[in-house]
Amino acid sequence: MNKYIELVNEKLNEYMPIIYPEKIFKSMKYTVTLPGKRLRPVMCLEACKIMGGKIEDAMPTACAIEMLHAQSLIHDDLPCMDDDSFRRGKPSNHMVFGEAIAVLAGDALLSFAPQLIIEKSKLSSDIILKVLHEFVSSAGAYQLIGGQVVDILSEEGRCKLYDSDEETLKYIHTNKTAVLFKLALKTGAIIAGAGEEQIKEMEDFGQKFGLAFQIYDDIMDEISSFEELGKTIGKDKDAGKLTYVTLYGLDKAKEKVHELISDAHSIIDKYNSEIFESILDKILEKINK
Ligand code: GRG
Repeated sequence: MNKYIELVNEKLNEYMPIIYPEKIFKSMKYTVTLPGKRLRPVMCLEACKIMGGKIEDAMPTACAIEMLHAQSLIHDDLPCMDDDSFRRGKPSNHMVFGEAIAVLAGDALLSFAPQLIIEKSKLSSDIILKVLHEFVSSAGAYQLIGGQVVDILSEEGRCKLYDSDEETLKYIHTNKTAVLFKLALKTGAIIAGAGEEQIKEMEDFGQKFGLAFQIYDDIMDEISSFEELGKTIGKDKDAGKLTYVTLYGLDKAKEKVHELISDAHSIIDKYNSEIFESILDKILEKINK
């Protein structure tokens, strides 16, 4: 796992030279290269490997997905959204570069990432097209943006999209969080040349893991510290945000994570991936501390 993280960090650095106009490239690179967990790129590389592919073939896509993730973090932290001054243990992008540049850095990452996939991937045009299709459909209003919109509207019960809070919550978690894990896992499999059934398996794994991960993230917001998470904690409750924890309480939320992680295990265990197993174990370890 650490080897993959090192490789991803090296490549992110290499793929993002600082050129004129330096301010925007520095702002883009700032959040991308802050020390995140790199879960999405690692999962993309591992999906490619367990499906019989070479990890270097998946590297541009893995890094592009980390850039899309960083883009969503930059925009999520803006005063008009979650209004968070810290991210990954450091001042958020807009605190360093100002709001206008932070908005533009997010926008620029959104087009830089697919450009990277096209320019750096040594894959057939057919595979590149499939990967790009997954990428752009995940990033747009059908998924990532849609999830964020319902998340915002859910504050103080302003969302009337679904009858029950539970359904609304599942929509939010599926679209704002599980989406990037599914994207990473599916594209890793596509790059390895996996068949439809295996690609679907990766999607199902990403869905279970992504739902578990968002509830884990909400639990950590309640039980962890700024030092551990590198961002402001305890904001969900204050904002009246709809989360599994605010809806059902901590114990029920932990139970749900256990259930989803067990489902994820049952999909992935046959591949004997130490990396996937250690990611799943880590989530349980953190919430049980
Ligand atoms: C314009 C395409 C576009 C999207 C913007 C702002 C937004 C829409 C979406 C926000 C999505 C969001 C912030 C979801 C939260 C997901 C989550 C739990 C993030 C934390 O992930 P970690 O813990 O972070 O993996 P690190 O820093 O470790 O990478």
